[in-house]
Amino acid sequence: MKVPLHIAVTGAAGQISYSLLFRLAAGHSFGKDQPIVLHLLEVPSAMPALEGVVMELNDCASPIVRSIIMTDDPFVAFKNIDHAFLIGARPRTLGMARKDLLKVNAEIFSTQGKALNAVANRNVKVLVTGNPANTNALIALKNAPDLSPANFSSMSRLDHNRAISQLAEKCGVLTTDIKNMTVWGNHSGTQYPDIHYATVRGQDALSLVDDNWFVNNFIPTVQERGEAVIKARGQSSAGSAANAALDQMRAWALGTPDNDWVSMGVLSDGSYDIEKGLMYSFPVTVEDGEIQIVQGLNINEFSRHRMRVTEDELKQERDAVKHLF
Ligand code: NAX
Repeated sequence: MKVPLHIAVTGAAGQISYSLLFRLAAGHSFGKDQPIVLHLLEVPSAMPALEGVVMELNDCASPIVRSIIMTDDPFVAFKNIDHAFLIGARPRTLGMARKDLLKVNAEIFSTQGKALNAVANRNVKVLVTGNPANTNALIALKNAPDLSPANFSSMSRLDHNRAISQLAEKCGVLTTDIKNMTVWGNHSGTQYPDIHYATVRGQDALSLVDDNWFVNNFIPTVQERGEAVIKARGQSSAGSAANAALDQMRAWALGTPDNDWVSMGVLSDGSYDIEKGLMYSFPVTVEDGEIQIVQGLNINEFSRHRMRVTEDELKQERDAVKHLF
């Protein structure tokens, strides 16, 4: 019998969590035979809604959910946890400047970083989805000095999956025919989805599509996909975001396949000349829970410029919240 894993989910009554929790309870990220204990965190005003979500989770009679803890206190939510999905954040409201959004969320993630530092399992894997995800992850990490920076990652998987889907559609192949997709940088409009190393059924992607499609169609479509979903649905991506969070945590927990990599936001170690200490999306592989940045890729002038633009944005975000480190 496997020992239960303790999994925290913040923003547990929100729309992404509503898509995520039921699949977690069905074993998506850790396996169908891996028991789990759910630690659900919300703000006090959302506790009644969370009670409803928990009723529904109980009504699934999941064979793997051993118990569910509900709380509005991060020090309770993060006690002895093995994995954390940090999803809860304040959304941007009409007229709110990006710097104000950064400020309110920065405070949430500095408190949560301190709580993780104090009470989480020392091997905890913390995946930050709440926006601005990269910088929120950096704030949490900086407020958890007793944990390794390798315990923190920000979500790039939605962008990565969007990029795979666009390329598969263009080439008329299955998504599983695409390997080595890469998303560099920030989870924002400056991100750089890059197909220079991608293959389609073993062939170089760039030999199958023209440069004009890559530059003027593929890149902006992936960068602006979140906006396009909001326009169509009237709400931001939730099902695909939950799916991406589950995929990213699964890759982190169970590893990446031998012939492929994924994109994750991790603390830059200076690879590819990206400033050390930024939470930047890189192509990575995972083995035994350890994330390694893929090394040795050739970066041409075009890519270098795109990688710098998104790096510069991350520097600005970091500088705006530095006082919280
Ligand atoms: P919702 O507004 O539906 O849910 C957020 C939930 O978080 C709410 O229930 C709220 O009460 C809770 N919350 C707020 N502050 C909290 C705190 N301090 N502790 C615990 N819970 C707290 O938003 P949803 O659509 O679920 O999106 C959540 C976050 O994901 C947003 O920041 C959103 O921008 C971000 N996204 C990130 C994506 C990514 O790829 N990284 C893509 C999708 C999404 O836009």
